[in-house]
Amino acid sequence: MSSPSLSSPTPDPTVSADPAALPAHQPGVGDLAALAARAAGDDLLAPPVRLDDVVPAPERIEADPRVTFVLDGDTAIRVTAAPGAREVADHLAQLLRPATGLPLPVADTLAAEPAGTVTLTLAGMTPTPPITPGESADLGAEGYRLDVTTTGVRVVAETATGLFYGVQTLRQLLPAAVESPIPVAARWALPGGTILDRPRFPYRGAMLDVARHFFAVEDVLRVIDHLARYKLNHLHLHLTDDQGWRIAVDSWPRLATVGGASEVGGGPGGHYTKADYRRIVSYASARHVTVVPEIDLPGHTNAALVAYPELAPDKLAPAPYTGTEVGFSYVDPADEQTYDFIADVLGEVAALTPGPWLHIGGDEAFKVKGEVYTGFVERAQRLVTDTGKTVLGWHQLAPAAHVDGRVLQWWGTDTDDSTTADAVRRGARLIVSPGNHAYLDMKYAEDTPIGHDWAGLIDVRRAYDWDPGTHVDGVPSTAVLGVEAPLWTESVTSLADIEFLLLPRLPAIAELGWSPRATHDWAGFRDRLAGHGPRWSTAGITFHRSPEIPWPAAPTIPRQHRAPQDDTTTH
Ligand code: TNX
Repeated sequence: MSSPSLSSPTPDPTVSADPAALPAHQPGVGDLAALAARAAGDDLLAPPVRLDDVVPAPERIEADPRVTFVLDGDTAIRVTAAPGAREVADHLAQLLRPATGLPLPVADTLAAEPAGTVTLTLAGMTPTPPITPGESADLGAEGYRLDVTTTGVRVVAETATGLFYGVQTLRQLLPAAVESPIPVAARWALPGGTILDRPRFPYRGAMLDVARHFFAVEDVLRVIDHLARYKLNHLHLHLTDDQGWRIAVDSWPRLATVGGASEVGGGPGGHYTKADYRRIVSYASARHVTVVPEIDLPGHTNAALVAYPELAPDKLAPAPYTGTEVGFSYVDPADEQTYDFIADVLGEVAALTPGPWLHIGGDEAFKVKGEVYTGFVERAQRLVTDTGKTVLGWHQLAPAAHVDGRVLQWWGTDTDDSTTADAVRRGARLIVSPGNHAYLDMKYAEDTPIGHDWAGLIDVRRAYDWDPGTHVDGVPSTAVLGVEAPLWTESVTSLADIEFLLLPRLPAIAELGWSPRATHDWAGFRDRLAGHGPRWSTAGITFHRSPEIPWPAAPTIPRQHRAPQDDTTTH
């Protein structure tokens, strides 16, 4: 791979007076009040959100245009008293209170629901009526049903995860002003009708490379928020690479303290303490996101060799690496110490990680070839299963023997790889992350100020217009566990850069992972996505103002409005 430009600046929102001309939209903190007021002013005039506007597209929608339900000072949130459900109700209240300024008290109760209530109900405790007579109401592990009637909003699911996704939909049904961090005057109306929704694939994820550049815990938490908003349920953290080792390991402490003290471009790097990592995991888990840690082996290990030269084939410490080439480093596959190191590292990372996966990389180990490579991978895979976790790795692992549950992550730019198809025949499942569709580090267009282009340019349509279920030849959709969008960070140095590359492509990948294929439609997606620009602006989130998307025009004259006091329902 050739080195990307490292000097690309973050797009500067102050250079033009015309927001539509900017490549990215980056409101500063000081702009938020004005933005929120403006968004609220718009919302009072704009047509209400429609049930069909939700991203990712739900499985079934039955709109009832005669009905609107409006949140007001009397609205309460009622939730089934069951583990996990109360947390979802509190999460909903925390999402809605800042902008609405409404008290939205949360009550654990199965008592009769008063009018004007948002209820979150775990099915099994109450019968779930089918959306149309005769239709199965099996919501599964992540599905939900949402009803907006004249008397309230009701979300029903079989699990707290399903309730959480119902809440994410509910949030999108409110006007964009709901994203304001400060109270704004708006009519908090939801469109009437029913949504019945379930995901197409169980694994829907994004990857953040915290090794090429290190990112603070707060930045990672904010990425988790973006995942949750679009019903993505896995965050893959690429924790180790040539340029830095980012996770504390007690049995090999220099990995983090020495191996972590570098990054691309020569910055100070950094690492997560175990407490930092636990904080990320618990924040993710509260948002129904599973963290997938990656320890990349046997290549991409220069930082480990800087810390522990005895792992290097020549037993000499290399210099810290701050460039962007790949494929030159590797841990010594012929030395037993290497496997002690791997067992120790995987053991500690597994102990910190509640999710089922350990990702062991395996990509671009150009200097470990043939049987030496497969022999190494087979030992590393066994060390993963010894921890009780399931093996995940890039599709280069394919030639190694199958171990129970093994999952390969496809990052090719073509669709034809007989070795991967063969591994699938031997039992592997696939997560698809095609470099030329799902890589969030690829530029949108020639003039995108950051990112790569080795897998081509990826505009929003290219991110959206492919099918994870049929993408890789010889791999049936039943073997596809899901889809993931990786963000490599050689050219990415700030949260604003991350958001600029994530949005608006992450929702495209999220829709591929969640929505039934029958809903796939670029023109419809483009229109639905457009409504999210004002949401991101109001929330102070940076995004790429892609010319492919018909973003609503920014209002020119800020308006002041008051919320109507007497307006609760309309028919
Ligand atoms: C290839 S994709 C890599 C990474 C780079 C990325 C840049 C893969 C498994 N390996 O090491 O960061 O390209 O786009």
